[in-house]
Amino acid sequence: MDGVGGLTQPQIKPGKTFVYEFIARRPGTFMYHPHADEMTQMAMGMMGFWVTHPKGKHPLIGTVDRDFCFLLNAYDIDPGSATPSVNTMLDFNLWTWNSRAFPGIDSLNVRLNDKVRIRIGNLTMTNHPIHLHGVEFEVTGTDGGPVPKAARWPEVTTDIAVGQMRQIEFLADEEGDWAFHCHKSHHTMNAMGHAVPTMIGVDHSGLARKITRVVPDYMVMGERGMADMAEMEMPLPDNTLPMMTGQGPFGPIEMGGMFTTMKVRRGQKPGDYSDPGWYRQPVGTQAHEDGGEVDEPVRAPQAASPRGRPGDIEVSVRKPTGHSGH
Ligand SMILES: [Cu+2]
Repeated sequence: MDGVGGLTQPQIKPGKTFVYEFIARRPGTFMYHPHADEMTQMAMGMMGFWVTHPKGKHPLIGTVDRDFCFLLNAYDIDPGSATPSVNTMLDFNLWTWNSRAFPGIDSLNVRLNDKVRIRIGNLTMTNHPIHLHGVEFEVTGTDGGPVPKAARWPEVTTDIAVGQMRQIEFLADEEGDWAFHCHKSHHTMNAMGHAVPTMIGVDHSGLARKITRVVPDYMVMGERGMADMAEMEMPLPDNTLPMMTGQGPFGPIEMGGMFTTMKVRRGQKPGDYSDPGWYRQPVGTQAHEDGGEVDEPVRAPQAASPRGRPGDIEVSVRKPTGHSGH
């Protein structure tokens, strides 16, 4: 009962129901999706997660205080439209966890010194290096089952290839609001076009003046990077998301897509998954603006060169010797 249309069973026609019966033999974390017109059905979000828990004590599956599940999926939905483009192969514009994009993804709320497990499955069309701030974790399980204890090593980022699941575990022994996200910077953004020129440092004020004579609403974008996009309240078509959004205690978080936070709190009650609010950093534990003069950086001493002053870098260019393949 493997579900591959044409191979192990006939295709399931629209309106029909098929029955699958099997014994959940192995404890672990699994994913399921159609094996019929996959490209279309998966682009539309047809997929799910499956967890089989061990019946009793298992030598490689420890008990944890918190257990979180994320299924990574991605969509290509043009702003203002409602149907995902099913022909997109790689250039998706909405990167989601459980079909939700930040700030629509809940924070992971845990108690200080909780043992935490997070299961992350990837059914998108690219890999996702998933990164957690504040703690070090171990990969304790894959799609193939629990990892033997001697084969686990410390990580802060684990790459999850297409079709893979990684189960990570750690002790939440540092209080705070810790970022948890995909490390591909375009995956922590919502809908945007990528085929645009870089405008950083370009002074186009003269050009903008000319354009606004024809297009009064014309807006200069990207002169100083994309962070302005997080602060700007721009009218958007229905059924889309701003590129980066979400407010933190100190201003816009400038994130979207595959991003959320883990909130570790001393006072969080066992079993309580509710949001404790923003962390209040104790005095002396927060980065702050330096009010004074910035010291000159210390530089390595350099020998004086005959043609330059001390500190100049000398570059020597060697003539090609006639050999190829350096
Ligand atoms: Cu990613």
